[in-house]
Amino acid sequence: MNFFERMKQGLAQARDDLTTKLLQTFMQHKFVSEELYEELEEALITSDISAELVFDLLSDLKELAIKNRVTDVMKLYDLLQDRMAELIPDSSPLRLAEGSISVILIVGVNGVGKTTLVGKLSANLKQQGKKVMLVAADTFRAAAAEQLSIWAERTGSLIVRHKAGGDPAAVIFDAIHSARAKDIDVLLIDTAGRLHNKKNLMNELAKIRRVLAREIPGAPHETLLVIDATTGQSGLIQAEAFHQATSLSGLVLTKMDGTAKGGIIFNISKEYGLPVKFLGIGEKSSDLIPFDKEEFIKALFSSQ
Ligand SMILES: Nc1nc2c(ncn2[C@@H]2O[C@H](COP(=O)(O)OP(=O)(O)O)[C@@H](O)[C@H]2O)c(=O)[nH]1
Ligand SMILES: [Mg+2]
Repeated sequence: MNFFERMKQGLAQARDDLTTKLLQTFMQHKFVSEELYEELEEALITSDISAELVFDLLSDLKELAIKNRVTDVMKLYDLLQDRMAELIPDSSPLRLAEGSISVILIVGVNGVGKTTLVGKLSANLKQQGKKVMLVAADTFRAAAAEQLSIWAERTGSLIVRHKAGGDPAAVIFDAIHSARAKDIDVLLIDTAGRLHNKKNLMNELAKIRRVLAREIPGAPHETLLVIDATTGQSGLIQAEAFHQATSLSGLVLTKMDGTAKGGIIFNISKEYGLPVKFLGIGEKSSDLIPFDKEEFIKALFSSQ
C-alpha cells in the first residue's frame, strides 16, 4: 500500500466525519451563498475546529471568493482546501543529529500514547538501520518501564530503566553513558505524563533538558508532544501546559484511527505553529505514518 492509501485508510474515521460533512454541504448547493457559508461553519465547528478559527477561516474565504468572483461551489471547495492547507505548518522529517547521538524526547499527558510511540519509532528507526536505545524516564509507574521493555524486546532495541520512583534525569544520565559505550545512534526517551502540578512538570522537564544539553550539545534534537486526537478541544488545553513547561519542536497525533475528528490537527498546529511529525493510526508498530501535509489535505478533501 502506498503512503497515500495508508494515510486515507488511517484517516477513515476523520474522513467520514469532516470530508463527508464538507462534501455533503457543498453538494447541496449550486451557487455560493450566505446559506452555504452558514452550513460550512457548522460542519467545520462540529469537526473539532475551534469556533474562533472557523470564523477567521470563513471570513478569509469569503473575502477571497468575492475578490476572485467565485460563484461556482466546487471552486469554493478548492479555495477552502487551499486556505485549510495554509493553516498547517509545512511538514518536516524527524531531525536527527549528524555525528553524535540523536535524542528524541517524548512528552504528553497520561494515556495519550507516548510509550507506544517510543515503541513504534524504535521499529521505524531500526528499519532505517539505526541502533536505538529506549530510555524509561517515566519512573512514576512501575508498569511504564515494563511496557517499554516489551517494546524493546519486540523491536530488538536496548533499554535503560531504573526501579520505580527514581529520578528521571538520573535514568537519562545513565542512558547517555551507556549509549556512548554501545555506539547507539538514537536515544528515545519516554517520560511521565502526570500533570497534577504545572510547577512540578516544569521543574522535571527543565532538569531533564539540563542533563541532556550538558552531556550532548544540541540535545534534545526533537521534543515531541503527543496528543490523543480523540480528546478534541481538551487536547489543546493539554498542549498548552506542555507548551508553557518546555520548548517543543513538533507534534504527534495519536489514535487518528479511533473516533478522531480531523479538525483538531488544524487547530493545534495553527495555534503553536508546530509541525505535525507523525500520525498514530493503531496499536501495532507499523501503525505510525510520517505526516505529510499535502497528502493529508489530499486524503481529507478527495471524494474517493
Ligand atoms: N487505536 C490506537 N491506540 C493507540 C494509539 N497509540 C496508543 N494507543 C493505545 O493507547 C493506550 C495508551 O498508550 P500508552 O502508550 O501507554 O500511553 P502513555 O500513557 O502516554 O504512555 C494503549 O492501550 C495503546 O495501545 C493509536 O495510534 N491508535
Ligand atoms: Mg507511558
